[in-house]
Amino acid sequence: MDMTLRWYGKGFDSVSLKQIRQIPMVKGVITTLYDTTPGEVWKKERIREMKQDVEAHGLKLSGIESVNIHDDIKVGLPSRDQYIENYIETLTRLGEEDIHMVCYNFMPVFDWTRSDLKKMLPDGSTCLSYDQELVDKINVENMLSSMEEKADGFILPGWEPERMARVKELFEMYKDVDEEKLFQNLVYFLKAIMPTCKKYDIRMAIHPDDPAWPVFNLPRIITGKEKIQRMLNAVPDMENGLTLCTGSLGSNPNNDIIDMIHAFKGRIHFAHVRNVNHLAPGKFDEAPHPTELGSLDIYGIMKALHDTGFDGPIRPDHGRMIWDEVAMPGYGLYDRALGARYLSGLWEAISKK
Ligand SMILES: [Mn+2]
Repeated sequence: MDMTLRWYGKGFDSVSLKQIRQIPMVKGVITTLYDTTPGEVWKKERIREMKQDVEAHGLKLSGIESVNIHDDIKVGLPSRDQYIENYIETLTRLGEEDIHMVCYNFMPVFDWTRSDLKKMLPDGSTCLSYDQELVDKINVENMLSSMEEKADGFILPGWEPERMARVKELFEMYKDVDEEKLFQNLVYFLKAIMPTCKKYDIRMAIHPDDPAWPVFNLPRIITGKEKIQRMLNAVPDMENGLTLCTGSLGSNPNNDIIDMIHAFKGRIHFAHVRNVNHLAPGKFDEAPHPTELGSLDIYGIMKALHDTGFDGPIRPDHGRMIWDEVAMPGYGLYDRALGARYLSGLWEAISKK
């Protein structure tokens, strides 16, 4: 287990590498070249620079989140082969820089979705929240402005304005893409990149869909045990793996995360651990990390990761905004630092049993 924090890079993140380095037990960061666009080949010099910057601060670059997938790959257009070639070239360059874990998602049009980025909790902190009833009332074309409103000027990952300006066009692109087609397009992509992943020992970790059900009638294929198992079986190479995001999978109370950790042993390459509070069907708040404060058994999750020999990077996923911090929603320093301390403490206790 390699405790890390996500970092968006200089100029994008309000949190500094110096601050991250001072969180006890956090040894690495998960980062990305945030200003690249899906489909482009990452420049060698920029990858090297990013890595050197992280290492100069006494931290390890533990993996990339994310190298985003071009829509033509997800839709399955003839142009996908060129974009897959580009992706392979980026993976090669990451491998040459000794980077071995890449997180990505395969969600059409929208990445994660929330109905509120600043829901006030009784203690005065704010959290990200989701309410299907509210989302159903939002016109998709206004979705960006409703997200931007409470983002405090930060660019949200997966919600880049230039992408959202094309939202109508994107919906049009995906109109004939059903769940099966999306799944087959994912398999096509994975089979194409596996030889490179093997050559450089790069573990691909697909992020579950968030929330774990279809939103705006768009297909979702990484939502629960059966679908994830199907994806892992379709491309059985161990390099084809999963990001176990407890908050995304845990948005659906029917998902048994501890059972999934055991079922996917050896194929979980990255873990995002956070808690959620189930309020009603289709309605949840993101909660502080401790088990007692949400609906998920975080102790049980950490124990299952420990007992199945999980050895990849882990990070406390989103935190609340506390102590008047102003940061990218979900990605402030303070609550995530508390989360890292809690998770490290659990791990120590579990390891000594
Ligand atoms: Mn996550």
